[in-house]
Amino acid sequence: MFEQHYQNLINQIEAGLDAALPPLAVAEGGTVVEASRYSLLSGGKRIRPVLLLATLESLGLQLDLGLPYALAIEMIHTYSLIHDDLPCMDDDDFRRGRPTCHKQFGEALAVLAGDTLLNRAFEIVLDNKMSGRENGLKAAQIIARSAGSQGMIAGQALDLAAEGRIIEPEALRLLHSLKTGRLIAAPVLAACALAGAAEDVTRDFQDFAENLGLAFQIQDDILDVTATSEKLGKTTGKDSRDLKSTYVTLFGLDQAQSMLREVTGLAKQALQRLADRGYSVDFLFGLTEFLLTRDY
Ligand code: GRG
Repeated sequence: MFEQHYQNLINQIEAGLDAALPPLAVAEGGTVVEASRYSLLSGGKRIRPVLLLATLESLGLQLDLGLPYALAIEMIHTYSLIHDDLPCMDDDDFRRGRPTCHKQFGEALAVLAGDTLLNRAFEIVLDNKMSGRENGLKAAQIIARSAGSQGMIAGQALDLAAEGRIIEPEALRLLHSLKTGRLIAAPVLAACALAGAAEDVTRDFQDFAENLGLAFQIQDDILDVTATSEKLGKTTGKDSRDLKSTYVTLFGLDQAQSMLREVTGLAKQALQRLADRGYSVDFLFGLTEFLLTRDY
Protein backbone atom coordinates (compact mmCIF):
# COMPACT_ATOMS: atom_id res chain seq x y z
CA MET A 1 0.00 0.00 0.00
CA PHE A 2 2.74 2.48 1.05
CA GLU A 3 5.02 1.46 -1.85
CA GLN A 4 2.19 1.75 -4.36
CA HIS A 5 1.25 5.25 -3.24
CA TYR A 6 4.89 6.37 -3.07
CA GLN A 7 5.33 5.15 -6.66
CA ASN A 8 2.16 6.92 -7.72
CA LEU A 9 3.42 10.25 -6.29
CA ILE A 10 6.87 9.68 -7.83
CA ASN A 11 5.28 9.13 -11.25
CA GLN A 12 3.51 12.49 -11.07
CA ILE A 13 6.71 14.19 -9.93
CA GLU A 14 8.87 12.59 -12.66
CA ALA A 15 6.38 13.63 -15.36
CA GLY A 16 6.27 17.17 -13.96
CA LEU A 17 10.07 17.47 -13.78
CA ASP A 18 10.44 16.22 -17.34
CA ALA A 19 7.94 18.80 -18.58
CA ALA A 20 9.45 21.58 -16.44
CA LEU A 21 12.71 21.52 -18.34
CA PRO A 22 11.98 20.58 -21.95
CA PRO A 23 14.96 19.89 -24.21
CA LEU A 24 15.83 23.10 -26.06
CA ALA A 25 17.53 23.79 -29.38
CA VAL A 26 21.21 24.67 -29.05
CA ALA A 27 20.56 28.35 -29.78
CA GLU A 28 18.09 28.59 -26.91
CA GLY A 29 20.14 27.06 -24.16
CA GLY A 30 22.40 24.45 -25.65
CA THR A 31 24.17 21.97 -23.45
CA VAL A 32 23.32 23.80 -20.24
CA VAL A 33 19.77 22.45 -20.50
CA GLU A 34 21.13 19.01 -21.30
CA ALA A 35 23.36 19.23 -18.20
CA SER A 36 20.42 20.38 -16.06
CA ARG A 37 18.24 17.53 -17.32
CA TYR A 38 21.10 15.06 -16.81
CA SER A 39 21.17 15.80 -13.08
CA LEU A 40 17.47 16.46 -12.55
CA LEU A 41 16.19 13.35 -14.29
CA SER A 42 18.69 10.89 -12.87
CA GLY A 43 16.55 9.30 -10.20
CA GLY A 44 16.84 10.25 -6.58
CA LYS A 45 14.34 9.40 -3.90
CA ARG A 46 12.27 12.57 -4.51
CA ILE A 47 11.60 12.77 -0.78
CA ARG A 48 11.09 16.53 -0.68
CA PRO A 49 8.39 16.75 -3.38
CA VAL A 50 6.76 13.57 -2.04
CA LEU A 51 6.62 15.22 1.41
CA LEU A 52 4.89 18.26 -0.06
CA LEU A 53 2.26 16.24 -1.90
CA ALA A 54 1.71 13.87 1.02
CA THR A 55 1.26 16.77 3.46
CA LEU A 56 -1.24 18.38 1.09
CA GLU A 57 -3.12 15.09 0.96
CA SER A 58 -3.25 14.93 4.74
CA LEU A 59 -4.69 18.44 4.74
CA GLY A 60 -7.27 17.54 2.09
CA LEU A 61 -6.05 19.85 -0.67
CA GLN A 62 -5.88 18.91 -4.37
CA LEU A 63 -2.40 17.68 -5.34
CA ASP A 64 -2.21 19.61 -8.61
CA LEU A 65 -2.24 22.88 -6.65
CA GLY A 66 0.96 21.85 -4.88
CA LEU A 67 2.77 20.16 -7.75
CA PRO A 68 4.59 23.31 -9.03
CA TYR A 69 5.96 23.96 -5.51
CA ALA A 70 6.97 20.31 -5.15
CA LEU A 71 8.85 20.43 -8.48
CA ALA A 72 10.53 23.70 -7.51
CA ILE A 73 11.87 22.22 -4.26
CA GLU A 74 13.27 19.17 -6.08
CA MET A 75 14.93 21.49 -8.63
CA ILE A 76 16.50 23.55 -5.83
CA HIS A 77 17.66 20.35 -4.12
CA THR A 78 19.25 19.10 -7.36
CA TYR A 79 20.99 22.45 -7.93
CA SER A 80 22.45 22.20 -4.42
CA LEU A 81 23.76 18.69 -5.14
CA ILE A 82 25.38 19.81 -8.42
CA HIS A 83 27.12 22.74 -6.71
CA ASP A 84 28.00 20.69 -3.63
CA ASP A 85 29.77 18.11 -5.83
CA LEU A 86 32.03 20.72 -7.46
CA PRO A 87 35.78 20.56 -6.72
CA CYS A 88 35.58 23.91 -4.85
CA MET A 89 32.97 22.42 -2.47
CA ASP A 90 32.72 18.73 -1.53
CA ASP A 91 34.52 17.52 -4.66
CA ASP A 92 32.66 14.37 -5.63
CA ASP A 93 32.74 12.32 -8.83
CA PHE A 94 29.68 10.16 -8.35
CA ARG A 95 26.04 11.09 -7.64
CA ARG A 96 22.73 9.26 -8.09
CA GLY A 97 24.63 6.34 -9.54
CA ARG A 98 26.38 8.20 -12.34
CA PRO A 99 29.23 10.70 -12.86
CA THR A 100 28.52 14.07 -11.25
CA CYS A 101 27.41 16.93 -13.49
CA HIS A 102 30.85 18.56 -13.65
CA LYS A 103 32.52 15.21 -14.46
CA GLN A 104 30.15 14.79 -17.38
CA PHE A 105 29.90 18.37 -18.68
CA GLY A 106 32.79 20.29 -17.11
CA GLU A 107 32.80 22.70 -14.17
CA ALA A 108 31.52 25.81 -15.95
CA LEU A 109 28.45 24.05 -17.34
CA ALA A 110 27.77 22.40 -13.98
CA VAL A 111 27.71 25.83 -12.31
CA LEU A 112 25.30 27.04 -15.00
CA ALA A 113 23.14 23.89 -14.77
CA GLY A 114 22.72 24.55 -11.04
CA ASP A 115 21.88 28.19 -11.74
CA THR A 116 19.38 27.11 -14.40
CA LEU A 117 17.55 24.81 -11.98
CA LEU A 118 17.41 27.46 -9.27
CA ASN A 119 15.97 30.07 -11.64
CA ARG A 120 13.55 27.68 -13.30
CA ALA A 121 12.30 26.64 -9.84
CA PHE A 122 11.19 30.18 -9.06
CA GLU A 123 9.78 30.68 -12.55
CA ILE A 124 7.52 27.68 -11.90
CA VAL A 125 6.54 29.04 -8.50
CA LEU A 126 5.68 32.42 -10.04
CA ASP A 127 3.86 31.05 -13.09
CA ASN A 128 1.24 28.86 -11.45
CA LYS A 129 -2.30 29.74 -10.46
CA MET A 130 -1.63 29.79 -6.70
CA SER A 131 1.11 32.42 -7.05
CA GLY A 132 -1.35 35.32 -7.11
CA ARG A 133 -3.02 34.16 -3.92
CA GLU A 134 -1.85 34.88 -0.39
CA ASN A 135 -1.29 31.19 0.42
CA GLY A 136 0.78 30.73 -2.74
CA LEU A 137 2.91 33.75 -1.84
CA LYS A 138 3.50 32.37 1.67
CA ALA A 139 4.56 29.02 0.24
CA ALA A 140 6.99 30.76 -2.14
CA GLN A 141 8.49 32.77 0.74
CA ILE A 142 8.99 29.61 2.80
CA ILE A 143 10.83 27.94 -0.08
CA ALA A 144 13.04 30.98 -0.83
CA ARG A 145 13.98 31.48 2.83
CA SER A 146 14.66 27.79 3.43
CA ALA A 147 17.05 27.60 0.49
CA GLY A 148 18.69 30.99 1.00
CA SER A 149 21.39 32.59 3.10
CA GLN A 150 19.41 32.01 6.31
CA GLY A 151 18.74 28.40 5.41
CA MET A 152 20.49 25.81 3.26
CA ILE A 153 23.20 28.17 1.99
CA ALA A 154 24.02 29.21 5.57
CA GLY A 155 24.32 25.51 6.45
CA GLN A 156 26.65 24.91 3.53
CA ALA A 157 28.81 27.87 4.62
CA LEU A 158 28.97 26.46 8.18
CA ASP A 159 29.89 23.09 6.72
CA LEU A 160 32.76 24.60 4.74
CA ALA A 161 33.97 26.47 7.84
CA ALA A 162 33.90 23.24 9.88
CA GLU A 163 36.06 21.30 7.42
CA GLY A 164 38.90 19.35 8.95
CA ARG A 165 38.04 20.08 12.57
CA ILE A 166 35.89 18.61 15.30
CA ILE A 167 32.90 20.78 16.21
CA GLU A 168 30.61 20.76 19.25
CA PRO A 169 27.42 18.64 19.05
CA GLU A 170 25.27 21.81 19.24
CA ALA A 171 27.17 23.32 16.29
CA LEU A 172 26.68 20.08 14.34
CA ARG A 173 22.96 20.16 15.02
CA LEU A 174 22.69 23.78 13.86
CA LEU A 175 24.73 23.08 10.74
CA HIS A 176 22.53 20.15 9.77
CA SER A 177 19.25 21.81 10.67
CA LEU A 178 20.20 24.53 8.18
CA LYS A 179 21.97 22.53 5.47
CA THR A 180 19.64 19.52 5.28
CA GLY A 181 16.77 20.19 7.69
CA ARG A 182 15.46 23.40 6.19
CA LEU A 183 14.88 21.88 2.75
CA ILE A 184 13.18 18.84 4.32
CA ALA A 185 10.89 21.03 6.44
CA ALA A 186 10.19 23.46 3.56
CA PRO A 187 7.84 21.16 1.60
CA VAL A 188 5.82 20.32 4.71
CA LEU A 189 5.53 23.98 5.72
CA ALA A 190 4.84 25.11 2.14
CA ALA A 191 2.00 22.57 1.98
CA CYS A 192 0.59 23.93 5.26
CA ALA A 193 0.75 27.45 3.81
CA LEU A 194 -0.92 26.39 0.55
CA ALA A 195 -3.73 24.70 2.48
CA GLY A 196 -4.08 27.63 4.87
CA ALA A 197 -3.62 25.25 7.84
CA ALA A 198 -4.26 26.63 11.32
CA GLU A 199 -1.23 27.66 13.42
CA ASP A 200 -1.42 24.78 15.89
CA VAL A 201 -1.76 22.24 13.08
CA THR A 202 1.22 23.82 11.29
CA ARG A 203 3.20 23.57 14.56
CA ASP A 204 2.67 19.81 14.74
CA PHE A 205 3.63 19.41 11.08
CA GLN A 206 6.73 21.54 11.72
CA ASP A 207 7.68 19.43 14.73
CA PHE A 208 7.28 16.32 12.57
CA ALA A 209 9.33 17.79 9.72
CA GLU A 210 12.18 19.11 11.87
CA ASN A 211 12.65 15.77 13.59
CA LEU A 212 12.36 13.97 10.27
CA GLY A 213 15.07 16.25 8.82
CA LEU A 214 17.39 15.50 11.72
CA ALA A 215 16.70 11.76 11.44
CA PHE A 216 17.38 11.96 7.71
CA GLN A 217 20.77 13.55 8.33
CA ILE A 218 21.78 11.08 11.07
CA GLN A 219 20.84 8.24 8.71
CA ASP A 220 22.90 9.91 5.96
CA ASP A 221 25.92 9.93 8.28
CA ILE A 222 25.32 6.28 9.24
CA LEU A 223 24.98 5.20 5.60
CA ASP A 224 28.30 6.89 4.79
CA VAL A 225 29.98 4.17 6.88
CA THR A 226 27.57 1.23 6.50
CA ALA A 227 26.38 1.33 2.87
CA THR A 228 28.16 0.51 -0.35
CA SER A 229 28.83 3.12 -3.05
CA GLU A 230 26.84 0.99 -5.53
CA LYS A 231 23.75 0.96 -3.34
CA LEU A 232 24.02 4.63 -2.35
CA GLY A 233 24.90 5.90 -5.83
CA LYS A 234 27.59 8.17 -4.40
CA THR A 235 31.03 7.86 -2.85
CA THR A 236 30.92 6.41 0.68
CA GLY A 237 33.45 6.62 3.52
CA LYS A 238 34.18 10.23 2.60
CA ASP A 239 33.24 11.78 5.94
CA SER A 240 36.00 10.20 7.99
CA ARG A 241 38.49 10.51 5.11
CA ASP A 242 37.75 14.27 4.87
CA LEU A 243 37.87 14.58 8.70
CA LYS A 244 34.26 15.75 8.77
CA SER A 245 32.30 16.10 11.98
CA THR A 246 29.24 13.86 11.63
CA TYR A 247 26.92 12.05 14.03
CA VAL A 248 29.06 8.93 13.52
CA THR A 249 32.49 10.57 13.82
CA LEU A 250 31.37 12.54 16.93
CA PHE A 251 29.26 9.92 18.73
CA GLY A 252 30.17 6.54 17.20
CA LEU A 253 27.90 4.24 15.19
CA ASP A 254 25.92 2.74 18.09
CA GLN A 255 25.05 6.07 19.65
CA ALA A 256 24.21 7.57 16.26
CA GLN A 257 21.80 4.67 15.68
CA SER A 258 20.10 5.20 19.01
CA MET A 259 19.84 8.96 18.33
CA LEU A 260 18.24 8.09 14.98
CA ARG A 261 15.63 5.95 16.72
CA GLU A 262 14.99 8.68 19.28
CA VAL A 263 14.38 11.53 16.80
CA THR A 264 12.35 9.26 14.54
CA GLY A 265 10.20 8.54 17.60
CA LEU A 266 9.69 12.29 18.11
CA ALA A 267 8.66 12.70 14.46
CA LYS A 268 6.13 9.88 14.90
CA GLN A 269 4.77 11.44 18.11
CA ALA A 270 4.04 14.65 16.19
CA LEU A 271 2.26 12.61 13.52
CA GLN A 272 0.25 10.81 16.18
CA ARG A 273 -0.96 14.18 17.52
CA LEU A 274 -2.15 15.01 14.00
CA ALA A 275 -3.81 11.59 13.66
CA ASP A 276 -5.59 12.17 17.00
CA ARG A 277 -7.02 15.40 15.57
CA GLY A 278 -8.41 13.46 12.62
CA TYR A 279 -5.79 14.13 9.93
CA SER A 280 -4.95 11.12 7.80
CA VAL A 281 -1.22 10.76 8.13
CA ASP A 282 -0.77 7.02 7.44
CA PHE A 283 1.40 7.65 4.40
CA LEU A 284 3.63 10.06 6.37
CA PHE A 285 4.05 7.36 9.03
CA GLY A 286 5.10 4.98 6.25
CA LEU A 287 7.54 7.53 4.82
CA THR A 288 9.09 8.11 8.25
CA GLU A 289 9.59 4.35 8.69
CA PHE A 290 11.02 4.09 5.17
CA LEU A 291 13.58 6.83 5.92
CA LEU A 292 14.53 5.14 9.21
CA THR A 293 15.21 1.82 7.53
CA ARG A 294 16.47 3.04 4.12
CA ASP A 295 19.75 1.65 2.86
CA TYR A 296 20.24 4.12 -0.02
C1 GRG B 1 25.71 24.08 -2.61
C2 GRG B 1 24.14 25.81 -1.65
C3 GRG B 1 24.66 24.44 -1.66
C4 GRG B 1 24.17 23.59 -0.75
C5 GRG B 1 24.51 22.17 -0.67
C6 GRG B 1 22.30 19.63 0.11
C7 GRG B 1 23.67 20.12 0.29
C8 GRG B 1 23.86 21.57 0.54
C9 GRG B 1 24.71 19.29 0.18
C10 GRG B 1 24.60 17.85 -0.16
C11 GRG B 1 25.58 17.09 0.65
C12 GRG B 1 24.94 16.08 1.50
C13 GRG B 1 25.33 14.70 1.25
C14 GRG B 1 24.06 16.42 2.44
C15 GRG B 1 23.47 15.44 3.33
C16 GRG B 1 22.01 15.17 3.19
C17 GRG B 1 21.53 15.25 1.81
C18 GRG B 1 20.97 16.52 1.42
C19 GRG B 1 21.62 14.17 1.04
C20 GRG B 1 21.12 14.08 -0.33
O1 GRG B 1 19.72 14.06 -0.36
P1 GRG B 1 18.89 12.78 -0.81
O2 GRG B 1 19.35 11.57 -0.06
O3 GRG B 1 19.37 12.63 -2.32
O4 GRG B 1 17.45 13.11 -0.74
P2 GRG B 1 18.57 12.11 -3.58
O5 GRG B 1 19.65 11.83 -4.59
O6 GRG B 1 17.79 10.87 -3.20
O7 GRG B 1 17.69 13.23 -4.01
